[in-house]
Amino acid sequence: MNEFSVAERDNTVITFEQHTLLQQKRYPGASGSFAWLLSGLTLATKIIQAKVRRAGLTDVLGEAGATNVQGENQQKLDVFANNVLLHYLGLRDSVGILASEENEEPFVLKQSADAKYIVIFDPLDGSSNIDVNVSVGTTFSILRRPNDPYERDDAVDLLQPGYKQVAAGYVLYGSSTMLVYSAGDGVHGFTLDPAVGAYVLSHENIRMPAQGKWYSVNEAHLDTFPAAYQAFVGGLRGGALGKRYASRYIGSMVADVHRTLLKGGVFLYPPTADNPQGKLRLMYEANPIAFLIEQAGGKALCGRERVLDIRPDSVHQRTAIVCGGTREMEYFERCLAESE
Ligand code: P6P
Repeated sequence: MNEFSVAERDNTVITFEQHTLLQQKRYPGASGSFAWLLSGLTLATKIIQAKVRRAGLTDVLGEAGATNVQGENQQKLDVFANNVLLHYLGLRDSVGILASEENEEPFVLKQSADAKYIVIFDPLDGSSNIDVNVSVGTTFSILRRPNDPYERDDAVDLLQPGYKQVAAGYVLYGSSTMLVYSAGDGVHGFTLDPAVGAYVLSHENIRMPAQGKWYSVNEAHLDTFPAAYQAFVGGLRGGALGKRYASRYIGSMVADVHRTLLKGGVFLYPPTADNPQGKLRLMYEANPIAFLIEQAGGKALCGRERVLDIRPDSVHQRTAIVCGGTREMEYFERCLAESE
């Protein structure tokens, strides 16, 4: 009988499904409904990425605006992505409410006792960049609602502050497709291996560097930022933290945040003349991002307030955000204090 030596297992891959099942073992009473929900989410993003990867071919293949072999009209990618997520998450018994950046109103799907999760998502953030082949992403936030249907109030259950998230993350459709996820026990990155069609653990326990070398902001709006934000960006440029920062801005939030998470530095979308409340959406952009950044050791603020503490009034409300490593965020708070 051959001995199966441990050494042979060094290169064993861990898929996202295995990761979530291993996490689930820590909760003996877990029913598996959360892992089942996540499998619907990952399946949807695999379908989306297959379409995103072929976006440039729509004209070549004559699909744009035409009908495909089933006689279906070719859909815009963000509408396609939205429909795929609504469909596959809607099929999961444990999903009670879905809310999307693409839909004005949320969908209350089921009131069964199992339907205890709420998923709020932006199906394809940055989709305007697809035409020029820039990375785009799906962002998602998962909340719980009372197990007892009689204790539920759908509007209240939906509008929970970000610190109540049970999990959050994004899928970045970039040079590779990567799922970055946290369920409150650190941040982990899973890269889609097209050969096996699985998200494989590639970045275990991502930790943000305490200080980076890049700031990431749309400087076209700089003169309309509040004074503290202008002083903050000017200080980073001018060497206030011991070195002159360079600028990196892709204009696709998931890509800019992903670089900040892995390499450090700061990403910000301040209040501007065009968007005095900030441009990014709280529930399905800022909250998932802030959850990940904090889980990775960084900080995410809206002015002096922690993003995750903001009490939402509406599912599509906007917020300003500054998120980054501890050194940059300490400096930002100093700029706020000095501007008062
Ligand atoms: P601006 C993309 O449209 C988006 O919603 C985010 O992905 C991105 O960070 C932001 O808007 C870019 O906005 O005003 O810099 O073009």
